[in-house]
Amino acid sequence: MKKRKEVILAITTMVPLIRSAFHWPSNFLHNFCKGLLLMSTTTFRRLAIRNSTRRLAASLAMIATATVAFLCCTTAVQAAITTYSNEPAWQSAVPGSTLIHFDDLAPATNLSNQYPGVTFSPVSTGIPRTSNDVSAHSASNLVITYPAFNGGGDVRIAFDSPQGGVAFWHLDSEFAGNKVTLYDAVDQVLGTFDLQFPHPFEWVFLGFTSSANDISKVDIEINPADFVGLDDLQFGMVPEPSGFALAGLAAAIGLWGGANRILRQRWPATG
Ligand SMILES: [Ca+2]
Ligand SMILES: [Ca+2]
Repeated sequence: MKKRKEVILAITTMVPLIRSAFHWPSNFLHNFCKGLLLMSTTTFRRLAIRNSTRRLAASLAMIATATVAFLCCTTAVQAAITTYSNEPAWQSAVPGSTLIHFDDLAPATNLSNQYPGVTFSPVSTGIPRTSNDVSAHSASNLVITYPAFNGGGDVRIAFDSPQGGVAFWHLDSEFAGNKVTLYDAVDQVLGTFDLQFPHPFEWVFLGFTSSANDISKVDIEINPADFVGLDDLQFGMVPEPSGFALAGLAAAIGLWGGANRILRQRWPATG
């Protein structure tokens, strides 16, 4: 009976751990510490049956250790969206990013899947297309939502695989209501942001990073009263795991392992 319980415990701990390894590091570290907590709680229940105050105290200390490690790791790797208004700062956070400048396509090309790894589409209105009708940020082409210059429209940028960072330049954001929404792979909103305004006729940089490398889709919706152009889309992965997350994981393993060893040496399981 005891062995069967241990097998069930091992499976319930390992399954989410293996599944979450595909979404390293946030879910993995989160579930790893959850596993420690689960095992500590099971030890506590086992010892509680034996009604030993000292054992219970030691086991409670172990649960507290695992809880602290869990909270530390969760905090360390929790998905956090950071915004950037400075291109070099964003690029240093997302080294080796991909740049799409749109200048290799003919003007007035409707955008869809011309570039590897990314698909462009409307969110609900307008058609994202290249244009050389106004000054681009790089070379001759920028992206507009067609029909141009009437204001409004929107652009959806969907990535084949989740990204850690995405950035672009935007032109002529004059009014409130130009909104960017970031989504993860299951369409959960990671954050919403307004384009800076008023910047008539100006190109402005806007970048985002997600510490969990989970940006799968970006919707850019334009105020119907405003024309906004886009150029120089950039995206890539944020290096991970961070030193803080790794330190948190090492501390979690060390603290929990130490507490567990002391507990087993002093009060070995007998049945
Ligand atoms: Ca360009
Ligand atoms: Ca405008």
